[in-house]
Amino acid sequence: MIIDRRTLLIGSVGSAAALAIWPAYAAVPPLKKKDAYKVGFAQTESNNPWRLAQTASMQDEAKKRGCQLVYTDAASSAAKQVADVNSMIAQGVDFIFLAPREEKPLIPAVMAAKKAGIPVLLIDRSVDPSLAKAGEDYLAFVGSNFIQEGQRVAEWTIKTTGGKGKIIELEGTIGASPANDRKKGFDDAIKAGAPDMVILASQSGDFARDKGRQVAETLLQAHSDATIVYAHNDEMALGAIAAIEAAGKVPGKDILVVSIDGEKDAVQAIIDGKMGATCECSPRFGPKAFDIMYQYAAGEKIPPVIINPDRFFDAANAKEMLATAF
Ligand code: GYE
Repeated sequence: MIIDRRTLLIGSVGSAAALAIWPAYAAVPPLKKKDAYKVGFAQTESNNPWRLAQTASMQDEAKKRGCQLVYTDAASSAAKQVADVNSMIAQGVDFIFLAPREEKPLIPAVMAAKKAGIPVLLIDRSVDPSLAKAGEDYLAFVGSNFIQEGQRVAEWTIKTTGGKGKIIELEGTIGASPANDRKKGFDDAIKAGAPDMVILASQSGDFARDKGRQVAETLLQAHSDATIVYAHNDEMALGAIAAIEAAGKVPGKDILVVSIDGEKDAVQAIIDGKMGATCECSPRFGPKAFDIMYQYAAGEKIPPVIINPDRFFDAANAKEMLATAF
């Protein structure tokens, strides 16, 4: 089994050198019981409100628990994030919280921490399950059900439009688990539930506002018949709203915009009638992530996948929810 996964990894990322550092044992390393830990948090980037809210939540919780936090920002580079984790290992952290930017390139980081005897908790994004196993190579994944998020947005869109419309899809970062799953959840639900709807084009805007705006601009030009934009996160949706307006169209009237995250600017855009709906994906991981670490040290059994509940915002509740959005 492990050999299969190693072989797979060589095939998929081509890093034979990574093999040498891989452990040959099966279990997640144990964590000694202590009052306070030195913990690492390997963040993927800091270019949007979601990431800033997540970092603040982790920092606040570390402080509350008296833990020392070694924080790194991979600045949108999977390679830097692997180096960041290696540096945490060298600094002798007790535990690592990792938000893996992409599913495959972060496997060597997960395996290096395991080899060094440091348990890893994946927060918000996951890694390729055929290359590393929750409860075996790393402690667990905690985050949203991204397939379900895509499904919920699709179902809302079908209901609101009566199952008619031409869709432009703005995908998240290529190879990131929320991008893969939000696409699958949405596309499958549209296919199954709305035979009259069509996805005209689907392209990555890297989960970023300006990239989303640029990609939307190009796609709106190529597909002037589009009536719906589905973005894998709010930042790209807000970029798309700017592109729609620049094209002389009215968001919310000519083109329905739907997305995922539930950030304040998006909830405000719903109130303003520029956006239809957004499925929440909470970035407030701190309390739960630290709870899981302490529970693990106390010998409790940790489920391999821990799903965060998501709320859903549209015109019916946006005003009352605004204050609770990040
Ligand atoms: O939706 C997005 C962020 O990984 C779930 O990443 C997270 C996503 C979130 O950059 O805004």
